[in-house]
Amino acid sequence: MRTRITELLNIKYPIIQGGMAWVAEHHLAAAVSNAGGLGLIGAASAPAEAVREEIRMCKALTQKPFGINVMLLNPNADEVARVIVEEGIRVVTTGAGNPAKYMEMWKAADVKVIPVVASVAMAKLMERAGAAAVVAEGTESGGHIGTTATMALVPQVADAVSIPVIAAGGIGDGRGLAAAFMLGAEAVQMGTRFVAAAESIAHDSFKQQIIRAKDIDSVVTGLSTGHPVRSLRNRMTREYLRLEKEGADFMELENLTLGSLRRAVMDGDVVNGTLMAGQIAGMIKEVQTCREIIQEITEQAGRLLQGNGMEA
Ligand code: TUI
Repeated sequence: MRTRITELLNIKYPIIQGGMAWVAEHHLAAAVSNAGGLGLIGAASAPAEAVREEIRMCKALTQKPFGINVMLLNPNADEVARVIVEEGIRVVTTGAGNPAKYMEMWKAADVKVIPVVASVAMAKLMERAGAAAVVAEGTESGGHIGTTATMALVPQVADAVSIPVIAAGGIGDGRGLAAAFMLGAEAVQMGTRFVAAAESIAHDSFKQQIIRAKDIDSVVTGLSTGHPVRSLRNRMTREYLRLEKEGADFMELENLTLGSLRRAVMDGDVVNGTLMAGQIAGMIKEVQTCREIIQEITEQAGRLLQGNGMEA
C-alpha cells in the first residue's frame, strides 16, 4: 500500500494517528509507529518542556519515525515549535489554526509540515506556504471541527492542491481507508479508533463509552463560541447545550469545560468529562492493540481495492 504519503513519511502503512490532547502521548505514538503507521505526540496545551520529555520517552520506545501535533491555540506554541526543531523531529501536523509563522523555521530544519485543514481555501494557503501534505478533516471528527463532511471535503481538497492529501473524520475501518483512496486521499488519519486502543492511556471508562456509543451518540457543543467541539453525549454536553440555548456568555461556558477533557481521559469521568470522539465511535466494538487495528484495516482495504485498479 504505497502512496506519496508512505514515501514522504517513510512508513509502511498509510495510517496516521490523530494528535489528540491528553491521549496522544508517547506510549500510543510509539505503538502506532511500531505497528507501521505514523504515531503522533499531541502537544495540545502542554508546556514545551513536557513535550520535550514526551519526545525523549517516545524515542526510547521506537526506532520508527513519529511526529508531533501542534495545537495552535496553545499559548506555548512558539516554544513547542522550537523544541520540535531542537529534538530533531521530522514531521509536524498542526491543528486549530494557521501555522504560517512557523513554516520558515520548520522548513529550514527539514521538518515536514502537514497542517490539518477543514476547507479548500486553507488547503491552498498551506500548499503555497510550503506544506508537504495536508490532512483534510471532515466534521465527523472528534474534538475541534469544521463544518464540511469528509465525503465532500476530501475530493475538493484533492482537486485544489498538488501535494498529497490525508483524509480524516469518520474513518475507522478498511472500508473508510479504501473510500478515502477513492476520494483522492493517499492516507488516512484516525483518532477515535486509537483512543480505544489497548496502548491508549485513556481511562477504561472512556474506552467503554466509545464501545457503547451508537451512530447518533456524538454532539457538537461550542457553535456559539466559534470553537465547535464534537464529543459523546453526556450530562456535560446536555448542560453545555442548555446554557448555549439560553445565551450564556463565553466565560460561563468556559468554566463548565475547564479541565473537563482531562477528567474524561485521565479520571474516567464519563458524566461531567468531555469525551471527545468522532461519529465513527458507533462502529468501534472492542479494545485492540494498535498492531491489530492497523493490520485489520489494511487487510480489509487491500481486499476491497483489489480489482479497482489500486495497488494493495
Ligand atoms: O485541532 C483539531 N482538533 C482538536 S484541537 C482540540 S483542543 C481544543 N479544545 C477546545 C476548543 C478548541 C480546541 C481538540 N480537537 N483538529 C484539526 C482542525 N483544525 N480542525 C479544524 C481545524 C482548523 C480550523 C480553522 C484549521 C485551521 C483553521 O483556520 C482558521 C484560521 O486561522 O484561518
